[in-house]
Amino acid sequence: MPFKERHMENAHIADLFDQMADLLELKAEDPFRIRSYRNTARTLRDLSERVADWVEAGKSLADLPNIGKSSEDKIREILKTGTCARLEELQKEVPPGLPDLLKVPSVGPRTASELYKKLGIHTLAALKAACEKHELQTLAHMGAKTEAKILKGIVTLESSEGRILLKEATDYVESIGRLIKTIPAITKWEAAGSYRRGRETVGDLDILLHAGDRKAAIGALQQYEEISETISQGVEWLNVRLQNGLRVDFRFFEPAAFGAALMYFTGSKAHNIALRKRAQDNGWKLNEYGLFKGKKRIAGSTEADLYQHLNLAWVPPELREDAGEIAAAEKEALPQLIELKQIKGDLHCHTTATDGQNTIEEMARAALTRGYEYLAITDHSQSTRVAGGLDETRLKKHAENIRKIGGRMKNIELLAGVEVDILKNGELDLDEKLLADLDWVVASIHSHFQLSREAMTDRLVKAVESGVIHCLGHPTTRLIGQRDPIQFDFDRVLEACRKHDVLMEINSAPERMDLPDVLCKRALEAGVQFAISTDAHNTNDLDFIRYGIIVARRGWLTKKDVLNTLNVSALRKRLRKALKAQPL
Ligand code: DGT
Ligand code: CA
Ligand code: CA
Ligand code: ZN
Repeated sequence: MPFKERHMENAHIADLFDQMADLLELKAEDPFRIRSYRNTARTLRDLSERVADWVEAGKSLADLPNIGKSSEDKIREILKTGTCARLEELQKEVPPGLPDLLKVPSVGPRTASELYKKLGIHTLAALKAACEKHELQTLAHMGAKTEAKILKGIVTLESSEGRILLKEATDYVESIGRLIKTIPAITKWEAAGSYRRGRETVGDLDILLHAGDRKAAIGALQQYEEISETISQGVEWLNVRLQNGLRVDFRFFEPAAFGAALMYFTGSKAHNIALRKRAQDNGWKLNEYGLFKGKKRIAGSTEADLYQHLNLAWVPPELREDAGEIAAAEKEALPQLIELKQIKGDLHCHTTATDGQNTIEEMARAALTRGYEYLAITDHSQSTRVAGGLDETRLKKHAENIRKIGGRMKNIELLAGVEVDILKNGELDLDEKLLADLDWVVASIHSHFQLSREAMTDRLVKAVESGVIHCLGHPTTRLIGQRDPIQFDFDRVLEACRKHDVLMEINSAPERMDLPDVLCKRALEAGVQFAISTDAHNTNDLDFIRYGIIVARRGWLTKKDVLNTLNVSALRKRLRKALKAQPL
């Protein structure tokens, strides 16, 4: 495949930097260099614009956080050649497969090197087999417990293997969309499947197209630079694999069937089966080409038409999981799902005071350009040391600063807040009087993820009962594909939240999406309210809000369920009330 720099995706470049960092780690090289590659990878992944476009436009990369001269040179090299000399060099110095071991949560570079040197293990399959045969225990510092943990890590990894985060899938759909725009033969297209339903991870992309000249369209699609191989190709389809392993299935349909194809390939499978049964109950047949009465197609060109013929309201894709949406569509009782444009401000972000990359003022200006009326600045508290968390003296000063800058700025209000750690015993990491003086307090767990279910529940309930917090931050603490959620009695925590008027956060960071959608729905049914926040660590991250909105929609939330749809004066009023809320 000829290589064209223009079309290379940020995620792809980021993967190469992560690979270099992994290889350096395995060779136990300079930690500073390793961190710099990791930061570059993260910055690239978080960007909402393509760095390839920047370079093409002749823009400098110096304004990007965390990207130094040497990384910039490598990015340019990668964009020009598709790879970089340093990476190829490193790959020759480390056994193939060994970097894969680092994907297992509890295996670090030192363990991986030891596994290779002492047991000759350099693939995941070999590591799994060795765990099952209890061979790891023969190593000096390795006990049965560690071995079991590694095995569990491999199993978690296998279950997420091959799926990518929604954010990454979105970047690829958008880049395919840009390509399609340049192909005159294609007159209509949609991305269906789990991507359209907004699932937090995506297994493969299902792209539907209409083209006058299919052959020309397929030929042009094959020029997509991210393709690594063509899996199969026919008159009506093209299946390919991308460089990052993602499979993309392109399928062609006529306009008369396009709505039926969109409905079928959007799924979910369970939703489809329920619809098909409904059609059958009427003596009709429903498939990806239309709704048929005998041989006659009675609907098929649009989804709206199909749902109408089935006597249902049109169901938003995020709800198509056969979780009650069909009954609701029958009764015209579907929720009016929340939309991005209803969000009036962001309630969780970090600044240079702790581990953020931009100042208070820069974050505030970025919020303003997104049309927000307010922004809560919520830096870390003291026990999150790696992030340079704030002690009481520093937080007081920081809050004054936030208020001063907020007072100076027009058209945006800043809320002086904090993301306070919930300590192991459920106490908060800062003095409660100080917390009560702040405008907005998010409380989160950042340590001791392994407590018993009972102790974890008590810990969360105690924080909620403190009376000084507004919101539980990233409530399950999971990192998709990397860290399992903490275990606790969700209903008990919901009950406490409802009683003390504490909100659940929907953290929009792509690797968190926490609360997860299914739990959102449960929290909603328990009468708890939500804040949709980004947890931004730089100005670009504020764009993650779109992923939080998708989670909320999958959780059946409407405008009134989400605090930060309020305008600034209503929010102020609501917060004063919340702080006064007393235990019943
Ligand atoms: P993924 O790719 O694993 O993230 O999830 P989906 O939902 O995109 O699943 P995929 O790509 O296997 O198939 C796309 C859609 O096609 C799926 O959501 C529903 C429809 N579909 C696939 N297989 C079947 C089937 O056996 N029966 C029915 N009724 N629909 C199917
Ligand atoms: Ca799919
Ligand atoms: Ca598929
Ligand atoms: Zn946090």
